[in-house]
Amino acid sequence: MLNTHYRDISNFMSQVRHNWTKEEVLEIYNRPLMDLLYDAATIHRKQHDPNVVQVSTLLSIKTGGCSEDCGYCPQAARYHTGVEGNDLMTVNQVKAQALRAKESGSSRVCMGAAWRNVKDGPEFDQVLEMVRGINKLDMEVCCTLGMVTENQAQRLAEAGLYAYNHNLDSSEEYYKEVISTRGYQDRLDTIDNVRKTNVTVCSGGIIGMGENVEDRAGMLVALSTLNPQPESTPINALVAVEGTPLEEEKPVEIWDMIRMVATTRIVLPETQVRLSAGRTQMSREGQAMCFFAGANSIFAGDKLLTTPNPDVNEDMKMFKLLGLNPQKPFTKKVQPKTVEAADSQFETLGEKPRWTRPEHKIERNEAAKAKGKLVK
Ligand code: SAM
Ligand code: DTB
Ligand code: SF4
Repeated sequence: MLNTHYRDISNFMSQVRHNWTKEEVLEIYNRPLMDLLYDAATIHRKQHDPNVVQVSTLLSIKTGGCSEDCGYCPQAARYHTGVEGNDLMTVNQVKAQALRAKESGSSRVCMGAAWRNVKDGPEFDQVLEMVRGINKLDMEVCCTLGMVTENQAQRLAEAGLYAYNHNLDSSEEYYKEVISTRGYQDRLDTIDNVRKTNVTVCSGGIIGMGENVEDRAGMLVALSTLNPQPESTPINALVAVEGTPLEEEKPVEIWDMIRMVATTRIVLPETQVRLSAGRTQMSREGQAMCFFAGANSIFAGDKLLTTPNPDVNEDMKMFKLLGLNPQKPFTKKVQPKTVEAADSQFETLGEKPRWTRPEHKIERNEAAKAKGKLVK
């Protein structure tokens, strides 16, 4: 008997929709794998060059000592993870590392800071100088600095920022099981603030935190309702770091990663789907299936922010083997112009933003507290 699902889906399924229901997304996620792959790859080919993958290098410009309680994160000061807190890097250090990344084939540098939110002042001014410096190297610049106000996002845009990464991380329901020091709405508000500028939005999440498939679908529904949808969506497999409340979570099965990437591709057809944390656990064959399913960007370099990532030479060998080419910078959007600090149209407002601190209880944190496992 012919499979009734086998049909030409390319015309009606590659339109951008903002009204996906959780049931529809679950139905996609749970399709027989061959049907799911076929559908995702068909949409992928319609919207993107399937042999081009965008390559970003992560740079942790301010590591560790973070005040938040994100249960997955080795940089939260309250967990014993052995990550040392460092001061903000200098502009020259960052430019030197960006140049190295460019020489190794990256078109984008993504600077991460272990901050709850951006605060106006000399450190933010230093980050703006880093953005200017990297944009002048003709590389795409991305930042992930925690929550930002509209004024701060405008100042980043003016400096020449290409993208801002701020993840939803999970469904709204499961988010509360993992983070208590900020709310889902704060995340949405930050994304909204970035959207008011000409900076592109990078937002995705993590699988393997103990969530169920409904939560994965819920996260994709939340991302799909953003209008416009994010230009880039990282799908991270949890890197379970010793000392965090999620240290005992089992590694994500490659089949879950492939299904999640494929479903993301169908729900967010125009988005660059980023195969993010967790690649050290994936075989080349597994990653190849993710690329076939619609992943079209990666983080390269032997370190993510604090945890290992495949060696860049190994990645380039994999690209060669698969016939993949790294994307050139500014193929999706023209290079932003950099305005020098002296010519800025935006004042430092010295804002005291009203980001929330929900402080609900997280079972895993309570258990760790009882065992004396949290830093006092
Ligand atoms: N402090 C900023 C913030 O929280 O927005 C920026 C840096 S934060 C490390 C960026 C993202 O990295 C998080 O939102 C999360 O999705 C991802 N991430 C952090 N730790 C991870 C881990 N152990 N495994 C997978 N992804 C992780
Ligand atoms: C994202 O979604 N993944 C990257 C990037 N955005 C900043 C970070 C992954 C961090 C993994 C844990 C670590 O290395 O500290
Ligand atoms: Fe801090 Fe960001 Fe880590 Fe949360 S994810 S603890 S905000 S560095």
